[in-house]
Amino acid sequence: MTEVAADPTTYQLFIAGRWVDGVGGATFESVNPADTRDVVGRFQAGTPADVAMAVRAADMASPAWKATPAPKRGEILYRFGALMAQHKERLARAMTREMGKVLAEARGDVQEGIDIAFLMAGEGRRMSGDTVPSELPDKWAMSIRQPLGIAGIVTPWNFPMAIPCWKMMPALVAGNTVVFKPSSDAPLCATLLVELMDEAGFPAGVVNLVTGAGGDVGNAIIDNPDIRVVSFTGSSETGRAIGERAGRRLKRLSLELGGKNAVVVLKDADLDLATDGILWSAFGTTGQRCTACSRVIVDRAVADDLVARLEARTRTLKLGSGLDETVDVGPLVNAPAAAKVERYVETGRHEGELVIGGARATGGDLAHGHFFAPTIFHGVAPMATIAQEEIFGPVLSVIPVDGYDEAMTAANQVKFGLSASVFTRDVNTAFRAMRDFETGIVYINAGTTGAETHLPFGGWKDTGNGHREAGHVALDTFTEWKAIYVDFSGKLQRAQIDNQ
Ligand code: UN1
Repeated sequence: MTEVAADPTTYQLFIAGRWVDGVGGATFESVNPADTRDVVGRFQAGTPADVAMAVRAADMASPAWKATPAPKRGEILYRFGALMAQHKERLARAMTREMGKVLAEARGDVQEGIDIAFLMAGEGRRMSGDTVPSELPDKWAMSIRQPLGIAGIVTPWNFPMAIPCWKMMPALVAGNTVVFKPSSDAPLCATLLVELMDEAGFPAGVVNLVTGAGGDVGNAIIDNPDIRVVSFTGSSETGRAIGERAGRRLKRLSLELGGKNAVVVLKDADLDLATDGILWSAFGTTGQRCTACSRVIVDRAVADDLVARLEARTRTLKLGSGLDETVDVGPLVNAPAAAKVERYVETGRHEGELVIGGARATGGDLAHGHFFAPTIFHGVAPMATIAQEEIFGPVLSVIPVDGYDEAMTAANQVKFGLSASVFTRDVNTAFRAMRDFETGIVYINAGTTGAETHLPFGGWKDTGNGHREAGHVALDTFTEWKAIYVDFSGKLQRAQIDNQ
């Protein structure tokens, strides 16, 4: 079933265009969550000294990279996107083996990386600012974007290729150099990406990879005064801690954190379509997406009908290694993730009626992986713990309500605000929902996942700190604005002064 290597490869850090061992000499293992006997590779446990070297390399590469015309930087991004496309299958298989998502989804993850590489390559020829009239005659006014310098990129394991690309592509095309610290649950994915970045022709020092623990490598990145911007995706808890640390240094910080995303099903909804949308967004990626649906807020009139459909379809989902193309739901990423899901499910037993699932799945081939049966609770109150906190696993709470207003109140009554969806056939209701959801992403008659890379990605409230990834607005995180006034009148003109 799995491709068990007798002697796993030891991978290195990438600093100043060379693959090197970490100075500390320690390594850690990345294992296959579908079968933990399968060691995917050994990786350098980076230290603050490695980060310091990576920052020096990024700093030395910075002047030449900044001076490279943005369209030329974009050409390297195009080459990188093309290489990802050429190696898509190999990358996807490595991803499934390392972090568990099923192959079809792993291919989608690689595709998101390709999409953002091509989108941002095009930004090399736009990188738009404004050209506007001046208040004064014979004067020109415009604004341009310039790079910040060095960007620290700290990424999670759940989209181990897409998210690093969402962050690195805009950072690089804008002229920043990068120090990249991936999750310790997906260091192989990061290594494969950086190998292709090297092959694509990013000059030495423009991209540097330091694997290792958040407490060592991540904190060293955030504390380093030469890193001007940090982009982080991960848990709210870690995001808050990073925010405090970065705030002390007035460092620009883009945080992409948790979600508690709702699908609202109104009584005029197409229930078959709603069932499809809910299942895909609740149990796809084993519920381990920031955008995953973990709440279904349904009109009481159709609640039992919907739950019966969800239960019947959930029963048919096949668990297993994502490398098996017939599998629907892969494992959770690691043992602490499985233990966390188990704790929430225990809480859920007191907060709703268990419809299906509720336990780890350990039979047969699943014995050596972190599998958890897709779980549904019915009759959950909007403020119940399992309806409020991010579980990051295959656990769905069904919350019955009466009508649109109650549904919308429940949908917005959480601290997060990433994505939301409504199923309705009434166009007026659909438009009200587009206006009323307090989320950064809204879907009509679709699940809560599947954001495309050319629109802004991010959330309201505790989901982040106001930045957006993807879309052309991603450049805002990685550039400084410069406003430029050119006076060609030949005399002193004073803005805002009466009686010139
Ligand atoms: C995430 O879970 O952090 O919209 C990213 C989606 C994907 C990206 C999810 N395109 O579900």
